[in-house]
Amino acid sequence: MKKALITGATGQDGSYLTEFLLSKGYQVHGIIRRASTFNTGRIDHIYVDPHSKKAKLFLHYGDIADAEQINNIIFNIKPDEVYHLAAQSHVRVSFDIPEYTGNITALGTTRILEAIRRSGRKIKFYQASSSEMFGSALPPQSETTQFQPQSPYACAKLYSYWLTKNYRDGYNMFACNGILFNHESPRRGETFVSRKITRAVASILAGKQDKLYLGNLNAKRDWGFAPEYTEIMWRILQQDKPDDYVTGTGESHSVKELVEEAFSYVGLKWKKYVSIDPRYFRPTEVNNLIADIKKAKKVLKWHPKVNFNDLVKIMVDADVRAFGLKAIGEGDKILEKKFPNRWWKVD
Ligand code: NAP
Ligand code: G4F
Repeated sequence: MKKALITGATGQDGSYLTEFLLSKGYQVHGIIRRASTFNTGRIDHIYVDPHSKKAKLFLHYGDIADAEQINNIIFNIKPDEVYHLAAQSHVRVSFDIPEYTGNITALGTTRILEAIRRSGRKIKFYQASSSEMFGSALPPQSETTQFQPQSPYACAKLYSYWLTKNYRDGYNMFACNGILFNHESPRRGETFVSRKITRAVASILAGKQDKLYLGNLNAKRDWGFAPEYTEIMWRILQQDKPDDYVTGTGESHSVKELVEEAFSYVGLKWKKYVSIDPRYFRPTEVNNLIADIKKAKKVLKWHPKVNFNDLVKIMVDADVRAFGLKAIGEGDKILEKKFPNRWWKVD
């Protein structure tokens, strides 16, 4: 049985990846942070008491700021594969806490790579790199596009990107970057724009909210569906040689289009509810991201199935249900049709 270690197992991607690897027969170890409230909501449905013989998922307290504990975990578990997803992952917040973002999102990767190197074991490593690293580089962006980062978060991710390449070249490690474009789902954190919008739509329908404050409506992103993107992390580590891959849908849409699509899906007029609050503007913005996924299609045989309109419907349906209302249901039908053998729990 292969063993995988996931940092950030409680996050959006970590939770899907955990489900995916369990479905592939892996023993999965996740690092979680100690918090005064429960932070395991996204993985509670797959957790089995470790005393049970059926247990295949094991959680370990740790923090990516704590090299000693990272070393201990890697030394004790001896994983075959490490998926490094833990990060301060919010771009806007990285302008407020740039030093912390550097410590976690950049130096955290040094701590993991060093622990793997010092273990002396052949451990495959996946780094959660980001399309945010392309910044103001003109679209479409591919593996060969020059990076022009526009935030402390993007600079921190770029550090980790280069360190991953450096450990691959310098120490002959199987270390890879997945340069993933924005991917969303019903498990997306509530302050990222997609989820903020779909949740607000549901909350307005439920009569609990009458205003939605947003920032820049003109920014464009290449938005895909998170479960499909976590599967590609695994594929990247199953190749014969370590390499870096861009993953996205190849389509981009503005925040305004996302707003229009989400409100109109449930029959609401968005202009009645949406206002602009400059608090959500960023000192430097990334205007347009579009993935060039030729390499992933050719080498990894990867084709995304969920498009922008599908994604919005899937997310609005889930949020409407979470507010105790009956969903329109088109999103559910898309999931049934496109993923008859899906390995994740539909939220
Ligand atoms: P997310 O939902 O914000 O999850 C981040 C995870 O990191 C959470 O489990 C969080 O723990 C954990 N974490 C944060 N700080 C930590 C620390 N100091 N020590 C240990 N764990 C810590 O992010 P995501 O959307 O799943 O993204 C996963 C990774 O891919 C991130 O590195 C992100 O930057 C990158 N990425 C994401 C996208 C995207 O569109 N989603 C695109 C490209 C790259 P808590 O649950 O306790 O907060
Ligand atoms: O949803 P966002 O916060 O995602 P952003 O900044 O693109 O970052 C996400 O994707 C990256 C991949 O490219 C990841 F690496 C990163 O970890 C994260 O998952 O913002 C998307 C766009 C931005 O242009 C922002 O200015 O939406 C715009 N926006 C407009 N109003 C807003 C809002 N963003 C947020 N979060 N909140 C708003 O009210």
